[in-house]
Parts: sequence; C-alpha cells; structure tokens
Amino acid sequence: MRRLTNKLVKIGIYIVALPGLFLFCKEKLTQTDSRQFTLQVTVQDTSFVTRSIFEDSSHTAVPGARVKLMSLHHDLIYEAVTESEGSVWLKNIVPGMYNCTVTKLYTRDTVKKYLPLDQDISLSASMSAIPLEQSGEPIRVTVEPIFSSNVVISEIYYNGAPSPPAYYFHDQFTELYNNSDEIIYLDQYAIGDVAYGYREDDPHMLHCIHLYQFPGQGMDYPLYPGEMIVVAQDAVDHLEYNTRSVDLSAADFEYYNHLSSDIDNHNVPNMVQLHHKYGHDFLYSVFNDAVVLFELTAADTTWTYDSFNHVLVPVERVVDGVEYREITTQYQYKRLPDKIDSGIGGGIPAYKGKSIIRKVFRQTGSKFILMDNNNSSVDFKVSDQPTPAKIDG
Ligand SMILES: [Ca+2]
Ligand SMILES: [Ca+2]
Ligand SMILES: [Ca+2]
Ligand SMILES: [Ca+2]
Repeated sequence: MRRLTNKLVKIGIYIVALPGLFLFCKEKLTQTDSRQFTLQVTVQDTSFVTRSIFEDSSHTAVPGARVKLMSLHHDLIYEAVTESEGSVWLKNIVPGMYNCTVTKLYTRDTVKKYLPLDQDISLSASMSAIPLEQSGEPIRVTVEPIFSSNVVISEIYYNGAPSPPAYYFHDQFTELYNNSDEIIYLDQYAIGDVAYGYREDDPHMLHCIHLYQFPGQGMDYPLYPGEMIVVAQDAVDHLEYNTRSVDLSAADFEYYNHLSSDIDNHNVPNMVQLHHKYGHDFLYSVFNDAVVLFELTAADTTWTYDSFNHVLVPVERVVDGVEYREITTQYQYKRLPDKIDSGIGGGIPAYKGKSIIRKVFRQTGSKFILMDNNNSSVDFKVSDQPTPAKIDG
C-alpha cells in the first residue's frame, strides 16, 4: 500500500510541474480512483491439516493466512492477513491483471500437538495473471499443504560479480543447510536446473538442463543438523580474477565438466556429471533460473530425456527448490510447480555481486531453523554480499 501512496505522490508532483497537463492528469487519476474497489479473498484448506489442528472435521477456513496481490502492469502490491473466518478484505484495488499468492505456516510446535508429525507445515497457493474488475465476486483460494525440507538451499549466489572484468560469473555457488535434527548423507543428492515450459504440461517430471550428483558411495558425506556445505561452480579464489568477487577455494564441492577445459581444484571433490545440455560449466543463469535439490534412489541409474535434450527427474525426488528472476512478479514464466516453490526470489539486476539467502525462521540454542514455506518470495531475501558457509542470522 505504501507503493500505491508513493505512486500517487509522484503523479501529484508531475501535475504541479506541468500545469498545462493538469486537467488531463487529474481526470485520469480521478477515473482510476473511482474504479477502485474492495476485494474479498477467502482462504480454505480441504486437506487433513487445518481440520486436525482445529479438531473439527468440517473446518476448512484458514485464519492468519497472508494474502498478497501483485499487479502485473503497475508497481502495486496489496497484502493482508485473513481473519478468523478465513477472509480478508483488500481495499482500494485498481482494476487490472494480478498475481496472487497465499501462505500460511503452522509451526512444528503447533503441528506436534495435533498431528503425528514433527515438522513445520506450510499451506500455499498461487494464481497467475488473474483479471480483477469491480464485480463484487469474492475470490476463494484453496491452499495445499507443503512440507518443509530437511536439507534446504540456504543461499544461491548466481548474480555475477560487478565489472571489471565484465561478465564474471564463474564465482557462482550454492549453499545447502541441514535444517533438520537428523544426520543427512549427501551421497544420493543431486542438483539440477529446470527448463521453462513444462510446469503445466508435465507436472510429474522436472526437465533439467544440467544435473550433477554428489560423489560418495552412500555414507561418505554426512551433513549434521545445523551444518552447511558450499558447492562452487569453480572452487578457486575468485578475488584473483575480480576484486569484487568471492574466495571459494575452501568450498566443499565444485561442479566439474570433463567435456570442457573446466578448472579442477584437486583438493575439492567434484560433483558427478549426470547430464549437461550446454555450456562450459554448470552455469546458473544470472537473470532467471530454477535450482533444485534432489534425493535420488539407487534405482536412478537410467534416465529419460525430452526432445530438447533435458533429462527428466520425477517430482517425488525433489528435496528443495528455488526459483529466481530479475523481475519477481513475472509469474507467467514460472518453471517450478507450486508444491516446490510457489514464489519467485531475486529481484536483482545481473552482475551486482549480490546473493539470495534464506531467512532465519527461529533459533533454538545455537542452531538456526531456516524459513521454508516453499515460497521463495517469502523465504528468501537479498544479501548485499555473498556469505558462503555462513548463516546470516
Ligand atoms: Ca567448474
Ligand atoms: Ca575438484
Ligand atoms: Ca523447501
Ligand atoms: Ca550463506
């Protein structure tokens, strides 16, 4: 709502500066003003989660859900939280096309009281490009439960370092964090990036451009609760090549493409290449991409491919996923299903030397629990500096 106010203030200044256009601008503003309306959004959950927590088999209303409307064509964001009946009234809506996201988190402490589960549960829904006109019709949104991941992507530095030299992106890295209370073995885990264009047509498979698995025979790479690791594109001190980059010589793993003249730091284990569609290295796009962490099974030894040479990985293998774009309201270009990531992180122009980091949800003793609603718009924030192997609490 503050953005709306800013916009109106700017229009006001414009009117004062150009008196000849006063009537035209005023009319335009008044017309827009008069078409503003109040929209009722009602949030329901038909799964077992909300009715268990409310101990009422017919309870579907979700109070305390955050509803966010983002205009596709204007710098307008409306945000509010549902009341006890699961409804919220968003005021002064300007007619137009909107993306809508709804999120609600039941914390582990609440879940444990009512369900035989020991984890946070988040409810989520998102809708893209919905036309909103003054009609009086309320919107009803059905959220679905999303279970938080044990291992999460805690940071992605995809952005690239500022020049000079120009276009320095070899310093990208992914940081993974054990958000659970159990030891996780990374040996069966893999990281891929998902192509655009299959979200609706093939909801059961992710079409990956690259897919790299952790080395190890099953129990070689434990990740203890609260520990993290860094996977570098190249595990070298990039400050030698770009003074505004980052030292990744102490990274835990690095991508290594044996098909090119990729750098191999022999002190740092290489990720095992399962699929590599193109590029000198496993490069994340500096503009927009979807990075996904998978837990593969012992049976995943043969793969299928689509006609564009993407490897197909079943959605059930997904542990965590993060989608990012320079413009975070472009839901029409979403690559990942809502169950994996119903939002979009980022919002950074390329080559600014910034990264996206997962927010801290809470701290128990010295251990951080990171936020995981499977919604990068909510769970991630921009960090002005990359923080490899560090949680910015
Ligand atoms: Ca490399
Ligand atoms: Ca190496
Ligand atoms: Ca997640
Ligand atoms: Ca970090």
